[in-house]
Amino acid sequence: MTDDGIIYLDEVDSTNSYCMRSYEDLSIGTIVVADSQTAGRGRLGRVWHSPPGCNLYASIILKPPFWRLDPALLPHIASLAVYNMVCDFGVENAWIKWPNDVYAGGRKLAGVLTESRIVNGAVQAVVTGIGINLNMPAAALAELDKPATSIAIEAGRDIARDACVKALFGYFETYCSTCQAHGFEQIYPAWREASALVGRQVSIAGGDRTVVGQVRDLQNDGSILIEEADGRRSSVRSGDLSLTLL
Ligand code: BT5
Repeated sequence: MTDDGIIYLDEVDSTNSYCMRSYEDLSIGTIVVADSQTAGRGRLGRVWHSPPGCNLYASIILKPPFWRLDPALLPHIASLAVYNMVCDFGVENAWIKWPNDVYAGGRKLAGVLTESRIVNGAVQAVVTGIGINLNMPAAALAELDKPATSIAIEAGRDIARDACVKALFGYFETYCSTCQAHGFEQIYPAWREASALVGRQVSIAGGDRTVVGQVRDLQNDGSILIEEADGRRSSVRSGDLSLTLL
């Protein structure tokens, strides 16, 4: 079923996988929404729990030319869109956990997975997938391996998925247009503010080493600046990295 460039599916393996497979047939900006995913994915092959009838699972496809939009910034753009949407729907303690999560207090509310379809070394499409817990029951949340929450629990009311989809991608598309025209710098202050990490002690694992230290800043290229105990400063670009608050 299609409505305003949105494809609604009852069940799919993964909305990201759907877009990655069908990239040639999907026009720029197509959004794929599923009621449930049988193989919802996080980063590095981790599972994204995607039961039916309670959450938002959606992906949007972008294709070249990206102009001034660096695809590496899409997780940050998407996180800011999620952050603003969940605030609008009544979550009061939301924050962006660099590089790709949105939390409410100490519990995970949403995650972003950006993947590129590359053919013969050229990027053909970039897919940004977003999973947000809307009305997932507390008992189901308690079964996850890490603390998690839903907008309904945080806001104290049931949440209509399709209104969330419209609000979420409204923000996402506005931010993409802004970044295309003026660069990420235009939305950077809002993203930095929502990230709420400056001054916190963190450990960032991934790549060839783990960086432990205090967050000195989030920078306008999407990277995080860490000061280690010996005073050394490292600028870490996002990617498949995990940040832990210490
Ligand atoms: C993410 O990965 O947080 C990215 C999640 C992206 C999901 C969307 S849904 C639409 C689209 N289609 C897909 O197949 N994926 C995208 P990561 O940072 O690797 O976090 C994964 C971890 O989050 C898991 O290992 C669990 O600890 C936790 N987790 C899994 N399901 C969760 C849920 N529903 N709510 C909160 N936490 C969850």
